[in-house]
Amino acid sequence: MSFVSDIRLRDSLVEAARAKLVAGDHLTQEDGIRLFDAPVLELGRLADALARDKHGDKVYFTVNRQLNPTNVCVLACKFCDYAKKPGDPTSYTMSKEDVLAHVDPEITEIHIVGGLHNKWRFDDYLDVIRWVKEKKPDLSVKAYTAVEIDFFCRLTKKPADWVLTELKNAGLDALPGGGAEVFSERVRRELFGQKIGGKRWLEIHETAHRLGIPSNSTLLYGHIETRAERVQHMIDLRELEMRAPGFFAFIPLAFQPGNTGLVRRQASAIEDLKTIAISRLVFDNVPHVKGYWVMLGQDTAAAALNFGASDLDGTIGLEKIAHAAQARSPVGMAEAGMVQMIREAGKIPVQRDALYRVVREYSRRDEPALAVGA
Ligand code: V47
Ligand code: SF4
Repeated sequence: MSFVSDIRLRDSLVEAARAKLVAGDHLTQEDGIRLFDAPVLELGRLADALARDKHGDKVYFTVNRQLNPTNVCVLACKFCDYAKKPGDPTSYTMSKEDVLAHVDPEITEIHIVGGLHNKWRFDDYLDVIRWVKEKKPDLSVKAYTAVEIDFFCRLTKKPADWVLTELKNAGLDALPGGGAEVFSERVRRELFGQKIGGKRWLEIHETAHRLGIPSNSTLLYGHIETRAERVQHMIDLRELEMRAPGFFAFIPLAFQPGNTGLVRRQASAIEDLKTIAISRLVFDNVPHVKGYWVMLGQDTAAAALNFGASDLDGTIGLEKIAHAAQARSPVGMAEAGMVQMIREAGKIPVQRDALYRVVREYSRRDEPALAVGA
């Protein structure tokens, strides 16, 4: 018995997807593309049923900070408003004191990601991890995308397994999912021709998983990619998870147009919710789909919790990447706000660290304080 096997659906497309999942089959690229034309609420009901089969009513979040040690980057991806060229007056590189100022006492996860600095050596990137671990040894460190790992391989002329082992020895716990963009070679050539493509991104995450380093995965959508390319990206990730399990979450990142000139406006909330729900159904072996409130906006992220998302990321502190591209969400969110958002969706808030170890499970609603002596 499961929510997916019990749910009654009216739409034939969504029902066909349900029947496949109940039979233990995966959805194909064709199935995924077709689901974009299905009624969005039916799609949401099925994705929510699958999320409930995996996690009950629990929705995970973390009390974290994002640390972007430098915005200096030798690359120039067309969709990125964050990176600056060396010498640009708005570029910055943090000192040890700046880095340590991000390690607030209450956080349980730090997410470190930044540019490919023209002057930094691999040791400088290792130092950032060592400094934060020295200050707070119990902090879980999610750091450096596959793009940065590939850059470290080129700096040190060493293979990815050596680079990842050094990072792990310095205190790395997990890899974030950034830098995946869209695995399509067509999109890569148009938007980020100098950066690693899907094959290398998948290879680095496979190496990490085989070394016991878990990771996340992302998809940057809502620019020039097609729905077929979006769905194929989910399938490539699903196949990696079958070969070398280790993903915690899949995070569809809603493209923020900012000053990039690529598209006029962000994808609609309906397109966001369809993408979240289809991710849940197609990438069916990933534990969590994240509703990343920074890029979705808080209202759509709240709705995503009933469309298959079972994680909200974290409180973040001071987000820089999406806000460089003029994201309208707040730059950080209080823990109480996260708990309220999850409760309003009818779910149970669970605070976790970067390794999904439970820090605190909340009640479904605010509970009255127990009277002393009761
Ligand atoms: O790789 C850059 C994307 C990513 C824009 O692993 C943009 O838990 C939207 O990966 N609009 C970095 N996106 C962020 C990221 C992430 C975020 C939260 C949690 C996790 C995790 C990972 O941001 C980049 C790129 O794909 N990005 N510019 C933009 N204008
Ligand atoms: Fe550099 Fe990453 Fe921005 Fe590309 S997306 S320009 S690699 S910081």
